[in-house]
Amino acid sequence: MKPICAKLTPVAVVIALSLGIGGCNDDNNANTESKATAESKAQQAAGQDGLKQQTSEQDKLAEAKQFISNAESQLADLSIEQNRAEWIYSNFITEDTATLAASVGERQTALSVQLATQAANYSQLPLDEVNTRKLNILRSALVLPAPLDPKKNAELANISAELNGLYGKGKYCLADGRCLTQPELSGIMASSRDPKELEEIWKGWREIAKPMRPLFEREVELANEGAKDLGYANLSELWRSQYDMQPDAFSAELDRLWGQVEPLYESLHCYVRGELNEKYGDEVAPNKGPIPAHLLGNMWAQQWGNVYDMVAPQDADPGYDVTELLAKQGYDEHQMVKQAEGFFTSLGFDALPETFWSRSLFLQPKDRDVVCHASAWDLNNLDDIRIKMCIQKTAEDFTVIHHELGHNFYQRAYKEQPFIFKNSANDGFHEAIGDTVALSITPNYLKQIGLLQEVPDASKDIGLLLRQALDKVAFLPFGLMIDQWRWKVFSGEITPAQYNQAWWELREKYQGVKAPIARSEADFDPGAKYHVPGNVPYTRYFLAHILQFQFHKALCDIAGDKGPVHRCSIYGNKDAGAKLNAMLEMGQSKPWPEALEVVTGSQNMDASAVLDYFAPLKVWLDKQNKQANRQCGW
Ligand code: X8Z
Ligand code: ZN
Repeated sequence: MKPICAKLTPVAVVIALSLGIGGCNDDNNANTESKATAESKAQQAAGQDGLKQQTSEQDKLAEAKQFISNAESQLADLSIEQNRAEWIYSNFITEDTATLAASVGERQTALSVQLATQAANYSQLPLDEVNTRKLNILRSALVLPAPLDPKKNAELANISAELNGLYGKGKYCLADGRCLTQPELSGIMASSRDPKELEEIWKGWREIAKPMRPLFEREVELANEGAKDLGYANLSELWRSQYDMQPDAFSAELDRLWGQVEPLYESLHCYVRGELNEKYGDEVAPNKGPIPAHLLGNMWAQQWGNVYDMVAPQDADPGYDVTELLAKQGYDEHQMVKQAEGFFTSLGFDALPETFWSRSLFLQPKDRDVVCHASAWDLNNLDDIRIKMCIQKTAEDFTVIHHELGHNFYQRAYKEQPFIFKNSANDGFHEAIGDTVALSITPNYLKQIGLLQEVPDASKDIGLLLRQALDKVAFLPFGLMIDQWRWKVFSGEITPAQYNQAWWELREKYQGVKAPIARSEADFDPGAKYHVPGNVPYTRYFLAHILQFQFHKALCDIAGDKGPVHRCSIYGNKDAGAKLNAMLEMGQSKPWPEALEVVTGSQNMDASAVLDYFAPLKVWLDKQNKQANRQCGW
């Protein structure tokens, strides 16, 4: 790579000439100089100083632009190599692939840190809007910054790969000798109603996280040092600096959004706790205090849709279950993905490329370790898009497939943007697109695609809404608490000696759930959640769970749907699709409020759309809780 200044010189010269700098001011008659001439000379000299200053500013501006352009092409080139190394590693976890992935990761981090450091030198310049934005992104878009010391960078890259590997390879072996992977264990958490079995699986999976603790502690130490090198107080401040606003203002924004939905969550929590108490009894599921986390149908108690059958309203059940419908029609994993693609093409998006089908991973391989946690990839920053997922033939995974394809269609929509803008408006947007589409998987839609025979009438809406709330509303405090914990860990407010205890304090505070068995600092329960060893920021999912309701409502309006928003499906509506595409195409080129405005007409994130969607359910829940004389809260 040529040094930046070598390319800069000609540009600086051109600017200087166009400003008339460098001409001679030859005055031979110095003795006859009048006062006026002297003054004018003085002015000229001052003017020249000004011009010199201008010149150096112009030089600086040109240098900055050249720097940004070089940075962009270096990052783009390396990203392709890194994507390939990571893809191979997560599809084939071995010592060798871990080493290769760590080695590219190390180079990528070194480059990003170097560029972020240099970018700071240009931050005061009056650059144009596009370059100012690119520069800001270059400075703040790191999630795992390494210290400048190459040894520490290498150490961090190895830790990061090792943590990922520990999660990906994680298994729990049952008494009968069968060793199960995370999706297999999650299957039991979803379907078993035996508290002892649930407790065993819950506890067993968390064993995989114990060895992560020292690695995670060191990872935090190193990345904090990296964040400080870049001028941030700690990694928390860096993570919170990626939202086109001050980090503390962003935290306040989250509190505001959570405040909007908290009463709805409390009503749901109260109802579910009461129903579980009736099914399991006081011993297993007390009707006061936090809910034991193993009873909610999910390994992390983050989405509760799998216990819908335990809490379904007696006379308002829609009477169908998508898992069963898929089985009845004999859907396999490939057909599930095809069907999800069909939704996007119905909106006017182009079909997925042939390479998507030949290169994606849909099935858990029997003969090797892979990272099963679902993900979407764009290998060449253009059209080599893929998903990687160990699909289970369930309603839950049918939704996750839509989620993943949302990433892929977003990636393809912004492919014409310059590399630095090839991203979503903020990370919550990326997580919200597929979910927005999945909100349109209504009974009507299921009938249209031949999965459902008869659409339940409006008297069954409470059942539909409850099923949706168990996933979407129950998720909100979980989506928030993970990074509340991590940000405190990064800032030092939570010390390593308090990792697990603080985790459960926050789980209780936000979610009102508790561990089913005693936990101690010998455990590292945060590590049993993919995004902690994977170092993936989590607030994005909280934002997505607000944004998707805003998008859904706005797109239903565009589609001219006049019915209740929970029955609206934008399937087949090209106007809604075009509007969505207009936002996706922008990538990260504008501050997120401007992207939000394209679809919703508003620049603000607002949970009113969530409250409106669930308004009939809230009334119903409160009535049920009152009738059963339940004491809500924990
Ligand atoms: O991690 C994911 C996606 C991949 S970005 C499958 N999600 C979060 C999770 O599983 O914890 C989607 C919802 C929340
Ligand atoms: Zn996602």
